[in-house]
Amino acid sequence: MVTIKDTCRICGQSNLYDFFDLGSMPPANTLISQHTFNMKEPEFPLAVTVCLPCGFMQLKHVVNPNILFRYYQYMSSASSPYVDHFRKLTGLLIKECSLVKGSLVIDIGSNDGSLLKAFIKCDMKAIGIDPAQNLARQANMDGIETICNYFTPQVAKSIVIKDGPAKLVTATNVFAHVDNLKNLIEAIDIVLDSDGTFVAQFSYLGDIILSNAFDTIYHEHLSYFSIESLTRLFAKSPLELISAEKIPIHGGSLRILVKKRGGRKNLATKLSSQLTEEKALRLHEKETYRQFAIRAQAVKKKLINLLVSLAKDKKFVVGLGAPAKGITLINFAKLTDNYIRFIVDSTPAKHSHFTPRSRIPIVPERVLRESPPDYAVIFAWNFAEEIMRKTNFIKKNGGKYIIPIPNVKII
Ligand code: DWN
Repeated sequence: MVTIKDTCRICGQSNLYDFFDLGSMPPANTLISQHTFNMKEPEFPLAVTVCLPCGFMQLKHVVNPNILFRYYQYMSSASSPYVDHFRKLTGLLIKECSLVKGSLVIDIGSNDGSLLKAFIKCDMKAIGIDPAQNLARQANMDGIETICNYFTPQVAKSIVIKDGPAKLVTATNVFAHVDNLKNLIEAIDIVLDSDGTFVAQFSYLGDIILSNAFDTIYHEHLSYFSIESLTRLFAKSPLELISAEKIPIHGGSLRILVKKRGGRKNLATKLSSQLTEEKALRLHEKETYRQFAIRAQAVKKKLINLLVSLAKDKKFVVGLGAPAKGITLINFAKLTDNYIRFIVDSTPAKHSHFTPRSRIPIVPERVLRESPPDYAVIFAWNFAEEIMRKTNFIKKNGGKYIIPIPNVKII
């Protein structure tokens, strides 16, 4: 069920700095149904460690991916700003990678096919790969060819035989979820055309540290990359890291562009300036991480104190968004429905479910209009603007928002 990872996933050394233990937790995206409400769900250790020379943070334990990903309730299409982000990303990559109509685009961890739908609208040939049976079934029903599996060298070879090599391979919030990166990079190298491009997006360690985003630490997120760590990872691989651009999505991410070594490159590498900028974050120093853990505990304490005082004053408090990060925060702070009456979420698959361990009910957005709250904690703080726009009736009713990250703020 769970294995210990006591060497750096990038360089293999075992002298790691253990600095933050969130305790034993249930997987954040494994929501509880009415049928399993009275059952005890599995919990696993959740702690992070750092390889200081690589500037790379990783979980100390690896939960069997079949527990996390074979049935998956998070759907990209439930967040309209994310769908919009995919539309813009599609246009950008078609231009940047000089794709022509019919070019093969493969999306690793394609979820419900939201990104590939945008490429299909631009006349690309698209293949998705996702291990979640519920998502792959739905995506195939929606006309997105989706292979229900993990992306392995074997799957890569079968795609090349059937469809030929890909001009573009994407992986949005997947690269950090994979334990065996060597295997993943080998599969990408197999499936990528000689002038093809691999583009991945994932949370950036620098932004996690700067924005106290400790709630993005959960079992799915095995790796937390700095740009330095990525240069080390790809230096030992058949692929070449061309750029690592900081983008705002999901509270601060990196978008990396990778090409085959020796292949034609029409993309200038911008890495040196990006690496220089990163030095200011001091990601190779223990103190950076020690302070991060202290700030995380302070945010947790401040949130608990606020919610306890609101409960004492009989205030009606709800949650907005039931993201994996929000469930991590709720369970790290040991919150229950004594403090958060219910959580509203735009994902139909999450409705009539409860948060793991804390058992807070997740309800459709319409419930909010029926009973506007005194306070609403925006757990999906990375979409706070959109969520406050959609729920502005809360303010009109005299209600207030609480944004927990980077610091507990009432607006
Ligand atoms: O890496 C991952 C990230 C990128 O996405 C995956 N491990 C799973 C998931 O993590 P997350 O659940 O923390 O991601 P989000 O995209 O921040 O989740 C947003 C949640 O908020 C979704 O459940 C949808 C919901 N939502 C909502 O209720 N109303 C979102 C919007 C925009 C809204 O208006």
